[in-house]
Amino acid sequence: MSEAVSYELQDEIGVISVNNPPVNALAQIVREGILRSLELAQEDDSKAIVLCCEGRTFIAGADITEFGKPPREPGLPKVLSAIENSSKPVVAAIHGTALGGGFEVALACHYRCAIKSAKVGLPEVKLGLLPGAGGTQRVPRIAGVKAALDMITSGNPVAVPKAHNMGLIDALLDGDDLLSASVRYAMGLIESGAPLKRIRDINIDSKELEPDFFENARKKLARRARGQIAQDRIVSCIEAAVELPIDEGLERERELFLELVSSPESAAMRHIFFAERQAAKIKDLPKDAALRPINKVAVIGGGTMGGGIAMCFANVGIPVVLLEVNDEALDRGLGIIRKNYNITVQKGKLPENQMEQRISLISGTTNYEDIADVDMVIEAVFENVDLKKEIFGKLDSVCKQGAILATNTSYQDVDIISEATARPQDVVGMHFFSPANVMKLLEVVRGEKTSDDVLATVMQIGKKIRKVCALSRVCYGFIGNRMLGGYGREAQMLLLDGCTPSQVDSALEGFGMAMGPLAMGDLAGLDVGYKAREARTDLPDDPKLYRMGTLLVEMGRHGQKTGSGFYKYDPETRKRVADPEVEDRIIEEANKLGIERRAVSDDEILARCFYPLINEGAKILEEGIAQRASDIDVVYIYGYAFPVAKGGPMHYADAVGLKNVYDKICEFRDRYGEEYWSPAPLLKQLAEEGKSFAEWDKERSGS
Ligand code: T1G
Repeated sequence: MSEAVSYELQDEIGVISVNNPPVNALAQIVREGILRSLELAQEDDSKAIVLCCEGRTFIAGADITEFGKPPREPGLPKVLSAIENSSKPVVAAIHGTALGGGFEVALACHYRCAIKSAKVGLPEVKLGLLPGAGGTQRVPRIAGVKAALDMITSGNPVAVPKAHNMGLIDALLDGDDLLSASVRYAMGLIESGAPLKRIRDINIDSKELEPDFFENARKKLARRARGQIAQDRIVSCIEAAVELPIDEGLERERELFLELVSSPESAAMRHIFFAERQAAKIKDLPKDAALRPINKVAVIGGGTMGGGIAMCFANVGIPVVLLEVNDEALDRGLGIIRKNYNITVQKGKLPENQMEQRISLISGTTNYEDIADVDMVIEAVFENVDLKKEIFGKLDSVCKQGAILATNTSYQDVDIISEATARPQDVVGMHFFSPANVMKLLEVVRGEKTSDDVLATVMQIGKKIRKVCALSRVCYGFIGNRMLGGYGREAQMLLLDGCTPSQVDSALEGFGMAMGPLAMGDLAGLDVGYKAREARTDLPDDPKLYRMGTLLVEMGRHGQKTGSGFYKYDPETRKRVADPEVEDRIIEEANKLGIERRAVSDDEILARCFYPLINEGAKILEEGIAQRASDIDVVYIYGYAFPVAKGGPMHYADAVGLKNVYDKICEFRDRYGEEYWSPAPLLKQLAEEGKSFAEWDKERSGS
């Protein structure tokens, strides 16, 4: 065995117990321990073997930290073969989440039993991988081809009762003592003379498949997973399961797994897996920072953001009081919430009774006295700093001591807002992204005086409401919006240089962005950016700057909401259509500005739009606004739909090479001026040292 795996005889049952916190990942010591235990069990008096885990979960997968390193024996296939070829029945006893290689271990067992609260799944696709230890060959054999394809290409966990109905689990166990129940179940198998049931011996019934089933599956999946390749390879594996004997199917699966595990897409997605978890950790915060209990929340402002934020808390069972200035606004706000829930119910994503239960957790008031007892307040009113200061003054006088006072501002100075109270240590930024009940990113903004336990509590409650949190210090736009400035600026500059809106957006959508910046501007409303620019005093006085965005607003073309912006929009389908009038106007404006338009390559479009992001990200790091480059990647993946298969702007910069990025920025500086293209000192330094952002992070994480 090994220190991570123990083996002991309990009556006639050999019990293999894995103990590799925190999630019993299949590290080399675990694989070795299971193999050794199986060898012992073949020789002793046991009549059956139970494989279980200590701690909070059954094996949650291969050890992702081992990928990208030289493989170490024994490999997982060898362990699974030993399980499957055991002379005695091996029973997997599942609790928590049996995922990835963990569930594949269970599938190699002869029987699987589980407690009802457990889940099973094959989430490899979320790491740009595929189940590389038989999952694509065994699941179709017991759950059918279509169910297998859905389960493996979605990567979503399946609750055990449903998995039992699918044939993936043989027995549901009652009671809390999993080990005793699973030992009893194993004894039952022996007494009933149950055979050594091996999934590999089941033939797949593919009669129900229409002729071009796999081709159609590939086309549908390609539309859904921008820039990702794992889905296509999963289809090939399941096709092999239908067409080949299992050993050849396993070989095909292994071949495609090895292709994926060495792909840049998977490296990017594994980077984000760990980056997301790192981002939730605040470097200088003591690990045992006390948490304030959050049992009741108030949201100030029942607009789109406030309503969405209220839903986030109701969705996890936390009562919310929505406060508005008058009954009419309050009714409108509560109406927005009900409408949003109804949409989710109509999409079949939420049962009606759950909607009513969640809505019942959201109450409304126009009276500040009614929120005196809440544990957390999130202000979500207009982006007007005076209004916010007035509200925080009221909160300071009404809310109980210890209540956390958060602002959802997207760029106002949290320190200035906190000065409106006598408790700046309780004030923090919680910047949600619209729609707040959908977007996963939560920028947590740390004021100069925000206390450690407030930060720790907000990080914890952020995870509880299923957000991905990233910490930002105070600056204009925090991390995401501050970086976005250059991205939007260059998208419009490129129009004057020679591009059409479609060319700019298509280049970026071809890279994997969900929507190009100009179409995104039309969606958000060009007047929003126009007003924000009007309020700023720090923008250069440059007639080229946001020229077309400004002109379109002045022409009344605010975007989708007025039927036209950079594009025209079909009133029925809201599909964007190129508008010759806009394209002619761009040429006219370029001529007025004396710009000689030219052909612009997609590569230049990508560099002109993404390198300002990267350059600003480097400045954000050296100013200490963000803790890590990987935090910035998390912000862009979860807040701005940057393609996860590219790993975020900083990971992408590392892939391009920081010297290449730096040299190109210098070239743009020489062509377009220092105003917009001043290379960040940190970028220059790393480029000259031949280092990456990942190395910069590592040097500062101590890991
Ligand atoms: N390998 C290594 N570390 C892991 C890990 C894994 N598989 N899963 C989690 N961790 C670490 C994580 O980084 C964090 O570390 C700590 O455990 C707690 O995780 C061959 C190839 C199981 C649902 O994709 O989905 O098997 O930050 O914060 O919220 O076909 O972890 O504390 O230092 O997420 O309670 C497939 C990934 C792998 C499952 C628990 N398996 N993990 O969630 O805790 S590929 C997965 C999860 C594979 C085979 C293929 C979740 C969880 P730290 P956490 P949680």
